[in-house]
Amino acid sequence: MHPRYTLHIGTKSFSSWSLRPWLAMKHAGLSFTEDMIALRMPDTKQRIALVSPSGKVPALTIEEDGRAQTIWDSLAICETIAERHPEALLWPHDPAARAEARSLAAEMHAGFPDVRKNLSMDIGKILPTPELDEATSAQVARLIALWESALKRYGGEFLCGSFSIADCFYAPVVTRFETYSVALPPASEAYAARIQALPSMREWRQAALAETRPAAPV
Ligand SMILES: N[C@@H](CCC(=O)N[C@@H](CS)C(=O)NCC(=O)O)C(=O)O
Repeated sequence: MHPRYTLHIGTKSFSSWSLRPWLAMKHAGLSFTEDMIALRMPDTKQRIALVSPSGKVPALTIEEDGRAQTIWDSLAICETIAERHPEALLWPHDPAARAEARSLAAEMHAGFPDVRKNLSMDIGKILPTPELDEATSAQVARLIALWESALKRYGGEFLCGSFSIADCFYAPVVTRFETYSVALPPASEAYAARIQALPSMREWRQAALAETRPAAPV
C-alpha cells in the first residue's frame, strides 16, 4: 500500500519553515494532502497542538499499513522524504556535494536568528529595507558568501549542482531578499531568479498572495 502523506503547514505568506519540506515533496513529485493552519490567529496554537507534538508546523503525518506516524520539524521531514524516495535525489548523489548540501541546510536550520527576526518572510510584499544592525548585516553577508561559494564550486544552477534540500532551505531567504530589496552579486541574483521561477515556488507564491491576512498580528 502506498503511504498517505498529510503535510501540516502554516500560512503560506509567513511560514518559511513550512515552505521547505513542501518544496522537497513537490520536487519529489509526491501527492500529498495539504493541511493549512492559519498562523497569528486566536486558535492557531490549539489547532497546531492537534497535529504536531512540538506545537509547531510543519509536521508530516504518514499513514501506512494501518498505522499513522507524525514527523515534526522541517529538516526531519526533508530527511524522511529523501530516505523514502531516493530516486528524487533530494540530497546530491556525489558524496562531497551531499556533505556540503547537508552543511548548508543545517546552518540555515540552526542559524541566522537576526535575519529571521528582522527580515521576516512576507511573500509578495515589497517593504522598506530596514536599517540593519551589526548582527543582521553579518548574517546577510554570510548568506551571500555561502551562496556565492557553493554556486561557484558546483557551477550548477542550484547550490550544490542540481536542486536539493539545501535549495529548499534557502528558498525563503530568496523571498526575504526580494521583500527587503537586498542587493545581490550577479551569481546570487541569477540563483534567486531561478528559485523564484520554479513551478513549485510560483504555485506557493500564488497561493500566498490569495490568502486572507489577519487584520493585526495576535
Ligand atoms: N525548527 C522548526 C521551527 C518551526 C516553526 O518555528 N514554526 C512556526 C511557523 S513558521 C510555528 O509553528 N509557530 C507556532 C505558532 O505560530 O503558533 C522547524 O524547522 O520546523
